[in-house]
Amino acid sequence: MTARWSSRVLAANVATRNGFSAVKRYVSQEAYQNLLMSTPKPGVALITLNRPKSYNAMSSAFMAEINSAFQSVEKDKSIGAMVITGNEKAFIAGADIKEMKDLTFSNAYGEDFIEPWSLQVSQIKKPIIVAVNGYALGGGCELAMMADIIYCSAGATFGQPEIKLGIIPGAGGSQRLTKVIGKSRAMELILTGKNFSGREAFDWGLAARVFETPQQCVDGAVDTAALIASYSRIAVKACKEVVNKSQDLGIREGVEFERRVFHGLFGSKDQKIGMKAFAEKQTPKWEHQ
Ligand code: CO8
Repeated sequence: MTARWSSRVLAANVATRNGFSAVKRYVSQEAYQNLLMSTPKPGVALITLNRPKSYNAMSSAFMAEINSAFQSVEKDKSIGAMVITGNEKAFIAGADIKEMKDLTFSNAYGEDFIEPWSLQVSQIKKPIIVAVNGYALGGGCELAMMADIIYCSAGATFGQPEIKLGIIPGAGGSQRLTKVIGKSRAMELILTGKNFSGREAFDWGLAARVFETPQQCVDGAVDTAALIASYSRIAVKACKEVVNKSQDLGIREGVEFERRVFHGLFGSKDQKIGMKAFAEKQTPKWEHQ
């Protein structure tokens, strides 16, 4: 497994391997064991989780690959936004239980199990859209909630079933889910381990959009990523930063932070390009500076 990848066209038929067919794929030059990398539209990286036999359960090697892929996309100047998806059966069915079952307290605590992984994901600065089809359970639901935008199909299955294994959510599930859907609903789901559907995820405000089919979900996520990638990367980065700050700050400090970043953007080339283009009825040609 290597971290580097490029958008060179190697094959366009990868799509059928993971159950999706309409999105044209341009796969990476250097392959991961359990990930398919492609650039279906300019500026968009599509990371397809591809460990189908275990429903994309997250083993430590798989998590290392996901981190590595995120880091390469983050560094790739040609990419403005990324989409993460799985297959029709599973986005991710959670941490790999078979690998985790013999973990001891001293190993988990002493070696900070999960911590570096979940911290690294939340430090990615490019927008991440997840296209959730099938199961998004435990760590899978948590990874989806670490992303910036959740799209799902109506039949997707979300859940935090850790209680059934004698543990609790370990990568932010109890915090992020509660913030979005409210204490009573989150408490019910986490205490019972019951799943909820993609339709419910949308109705409760967890998902931004819900689609009838998995294919529509992936296509919708790629289209949105392409739109985001068509804007100034400087402005996109700042948008993500200020929205994320709202999760940590009160409204007064948050608005002050937003204003500072807003002021700062008048020092960017893209602000001049964007406003000049508007005034002259032209399309802006962003320089991402
Ligand atoms: N770990 C390991 N293997 C898994 C997992 C998993 N989480 N989920 C499914 N598999 C494997 C099954 O063992 C099976 O393998 P095999 O064919 O070798 O027996 C294969 O995938 C297919 O699974 P099933 O036969 O069970 O398929 P079903 O369609 O009957 O059921 C389910 C699918 C409902 C997804 C079921 O497999 C299931 O309940 N899986 C476990 C879900 C779960 O409990 N997830 C939470 C795990 S704990 C967790 O995530 C803690 C989070 C800590 C933070 C992690 C951050 C990364």
